[in-house]
Amino acid sequence: MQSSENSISDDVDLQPYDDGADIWDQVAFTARTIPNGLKKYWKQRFSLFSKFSEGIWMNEQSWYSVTPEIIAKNIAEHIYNNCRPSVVLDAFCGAGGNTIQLALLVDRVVAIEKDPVTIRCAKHNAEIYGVADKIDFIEGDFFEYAPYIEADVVFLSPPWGGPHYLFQDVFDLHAMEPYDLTTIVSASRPISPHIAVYLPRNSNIEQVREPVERYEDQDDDDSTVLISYLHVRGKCKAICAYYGALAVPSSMEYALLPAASADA
Ligand code: MGP
Repeated sequence: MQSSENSISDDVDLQPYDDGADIWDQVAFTARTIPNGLKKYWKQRFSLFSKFSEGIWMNEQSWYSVTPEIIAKNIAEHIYNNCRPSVVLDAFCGAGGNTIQLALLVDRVVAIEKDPVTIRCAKHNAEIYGVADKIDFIEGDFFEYAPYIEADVVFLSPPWGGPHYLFQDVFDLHAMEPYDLTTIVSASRPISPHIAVYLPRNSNIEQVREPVERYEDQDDDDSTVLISYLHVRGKCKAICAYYGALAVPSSMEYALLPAASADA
């Protein structure tokens, strides 16, 4: 685990400059090199990262799973406005879309990602947004590190089992691969009851409350869940389930891009 900035001598270079030369072909696509299956995401590149043209890195998996920036900003604001956290854990940080927006608002973000190429993308992208020094990046498995992490809020954007999630009319959260909703929320609760989970827009809403219904010792208020439908240009892209003190409706339920977007 990387230590926070004050606990290690300035002489130790924890994050040497990474020019990514060995992974450029995996993370630095152009209109010509983007694989056919990712072309629809290429058109959305400035929705994913407004600073895309400054050299954002995304590997193939990140292209289809990163949170569009306007949505990541909306979620970060919801978390900040309701909990005023100092430290947020982003348990599956991917290429850094949510981590960056959280780091723009809170003191510290702990960002975990087990894929070595993906976490290099996240670190690089955080540099572009000027927030890398507010983030502790951990390359590893959330479930392994969870017992060692303290945070005020946990944000989870888990794998949904790939882009095929839309093949189901109603997405079964029990069958989410490789981790079902209850498993990830249960692993997060010892860290904080204030949890946000980014989920498919066709999720089975009945199942979203199940992870907190399991705790019989809690007040009724603790089992409240807020579902936020997240839109880009009028189209629902995903939902966010908020638990604990995050389950408070705000006036920012909907994220809308301005009509004149830079996407091409
Ligand atoms: P999408 O599948 O590209 O839907 O994902 P879209 O763009 O509405 O497709 P269309 O064919 O209906 O036009 C929408 C958003 O879901 C993406 O931008 C990601 O933020 C998120 N997303 C998609 N997947 C497959 C994942 C995933 O596996 N994990 C997470 N956390 N987010 C995902």
